[in-house]
Formats: sequence, C-alpha cells, structure tokens
Amino acid sequence: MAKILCIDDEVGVHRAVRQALERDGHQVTEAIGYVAGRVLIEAGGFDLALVDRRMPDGDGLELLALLRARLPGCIRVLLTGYLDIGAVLHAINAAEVHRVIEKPFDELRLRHELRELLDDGRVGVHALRRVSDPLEDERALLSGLLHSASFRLDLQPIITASSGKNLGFEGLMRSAHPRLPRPLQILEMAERLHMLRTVGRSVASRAATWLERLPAGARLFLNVHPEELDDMDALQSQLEPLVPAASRVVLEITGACHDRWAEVLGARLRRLKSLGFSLALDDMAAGQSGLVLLAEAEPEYIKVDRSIVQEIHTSSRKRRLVELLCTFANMTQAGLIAGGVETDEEAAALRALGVPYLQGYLFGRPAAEPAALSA
Ligand code: G
Ligand code: MN
Repeated sequence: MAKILCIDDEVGVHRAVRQALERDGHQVTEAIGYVAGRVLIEAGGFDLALVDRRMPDGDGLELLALLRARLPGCIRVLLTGYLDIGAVLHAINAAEVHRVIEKPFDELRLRHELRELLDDGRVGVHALRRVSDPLEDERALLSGLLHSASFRLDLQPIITASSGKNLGFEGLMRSAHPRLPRPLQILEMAERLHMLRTVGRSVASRAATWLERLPAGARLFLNVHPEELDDMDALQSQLEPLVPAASRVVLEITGACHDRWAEVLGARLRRLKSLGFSLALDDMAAGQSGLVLLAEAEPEYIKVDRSIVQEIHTSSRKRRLVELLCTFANMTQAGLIAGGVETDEEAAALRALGVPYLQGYLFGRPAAEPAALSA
C-alpha cells in the first residue's frame, strides 16, 4: 500500500484516480487545486504524487519542484491535458518528474504506470511492494488464450446411421495452453471472471470460419452455455457472425441445468429460432430437467447422452429408454442423435432400435482437421 497525493482542480480526475488506485490497495489523498496541494506537500508523508499541470490558482510544475525539495523520496508524476512539450521537457530535464501521464487516461493504464513506478527501486522507494491483482492477471491470461491459435474449435463428425454419410459436425473447444488444457477449466475460469461472452465470441468467430469450409449441406452443432441464455441481447450479438448461415447451425441447449427459469425458456429459445437457428436438446437423460425442455424447446434434434449409450447392448432398460425417445422424436419430427458411441456393439444396438444419427469416438474424435474434410 502506498500513500498517494493527487493534486488537480477537476473533481472528475480525483474520482477516476481514487477509483483506479484504491483497487490496488493504495491510500489516496485529494487536493483540489494548487493552494490545497501546497499545504499537503508541506505536511508531507507521501510516497507518490500526481500533479496536474495547469490549475486556475497556480502551476503544477512549481509544485513538482517544491515536492522535489521537500519530499525527495516521493515519486513525482505530472498529469497533463495538453502535452506542453517545452515545459514538460524542462521538468523532466530538471528531474522534477519521473513520469508524464496524459489526460484523459484510462484506469488500467494509470494503474499499470504507477505499479511500474512503485516497483522501480531506482526512484528511491524501496519499502513498497507491488500489490498485484490476481483477478486481472487471470483475465489477461484467459483473454490472451482466447485470441490465440492455442484456442481451437475442433470438429467431431455426426453420421447418418443408415448411410454412414455425414449429417454434420459438433464444434468442441480445445486448448493447447499448458495452464488451461481442458475446455472445462476454461469455462470455469470464464464463469468466475464473468468472461463467458468473450469465450462465446471467440467460439462464434471460429465457427464462422468453419462454415465457410464445410460442405453446403453439412450442419454445424454448437454448444450454448446455460448462463449465456440469461442475457439474450448479449447472446444474439455474440451469434451475429453466424446469422447469415443460421440455417446450417444447430445450437445445443443442455438439458442438465435449467430449472431456475424453465418458465421463460420457451420464449428465449423461440427468439433463437426466429433468427434462423435450429435447436438440439443436448445431454438428454443426463440432467434433471430434460423433459421440461423437450416440451418447451421444440428441438429439431435430441441428443441422447453417453451415459445411456454406454453398454446399451447389455441393458434392456437402456434400450427401452432409447426406444421411447425414438418414438417421441419421430412424433415431433425431431432427429435423434446418440452421442458417445465407442464400440461396434453399441452402434449395432442403436441401429437396431432405429436411431437415425450417431456420434462418438467410433466414427471420429474431435479433430482440428477432420478426415471427412480433407477427403
Ligand atoms: O455434452 P456434450 O455432448 O457437448 O459433450 C461432448 C464431449 O464428449 C466432448 O468433450 C467430446 O470430446 C466428448 N465425446 C465425444 N464423443 C465421445 C465418445 O465416444 N466417448 C467419450 N468418452 N467422450 C466423447
Ligand atoms: Mn454437445
């Protein structure tokens, strides 16, 4: 924590400085104008001073000279709206200022500059340690990853059971980042930092690129995070790059966790449909509220969860359940997709039950360059 003196005639500047620096745990003392500043400098006890160049009742450069004489250990920063080159150069040459910050400044930049100054032993302040903001470091890490090539949208094929042809692909996030290798880690971090939208935008832009490459008839299935449905305006703007190709895009809504707003869900999902997107109900049978969604969402596709598909050939109850879903899907003109198919036995049992679409490692893992596209 550093004791910071801010001398400026504008109340708005004080507010911005206080807001920025108190976040880093600093104690900010305000002086409105030259005269008030002079009094506080005489009183002393500051580690760093921010001084405005031009104030109605006096010149900030004079105060900087005074600071240097009275409080030589105090770091001196000149705030100036007009880059008054001559006077500023003079001040720097006379070693009256350590740094010049031009107004208006943004909060992050101010914090960054002051941290550098407070960290820098050469300006004579040894007692101060950098107070780092772990949240900000994490935000920078995540944002860096999302904008880099280490963050990918890999594609896994979904095939038509009868012909073996591709219905399309599900886009799945993948990361090559050593600190955040798993998609779930990325989502958890994004949730915590309120950055799900940044993730969504990054996925949408990669999806738009894929749509340019996929065969015209192929569908692209994309997972929508439940929290994204809380703010439909934000979701719509996030999906904007995909709207021109919306008829080829299927948004997967998970059936696992929508209890808290089942009543409003229908209207929200209709809005996505009105933009031209199709819907798939994901993780059917894995969560607790899938049935409500089957009624509310009127999905074009229903995806049966891996937990039901696994070892289905050995369980008559699992087969009866899939049979039931097959009937429901047929009656509502929805396509049933069985996910997580790993073995020939599972695939054979699903085909025998009449499941029209299959997805799983047996047919292809999520890949950065799916075989079906290079063929
Ligand atoms: O819930 P959702 O269907 O979106 O989950 C997709 C996840 O399931 C992805 O992480 C994908 O890699 C994984 N997955 C896809 N196919 C299989 C499979 O055949 N077996 C297993 N264990 N996981 C799979
Ligand atoms: Mn999915």
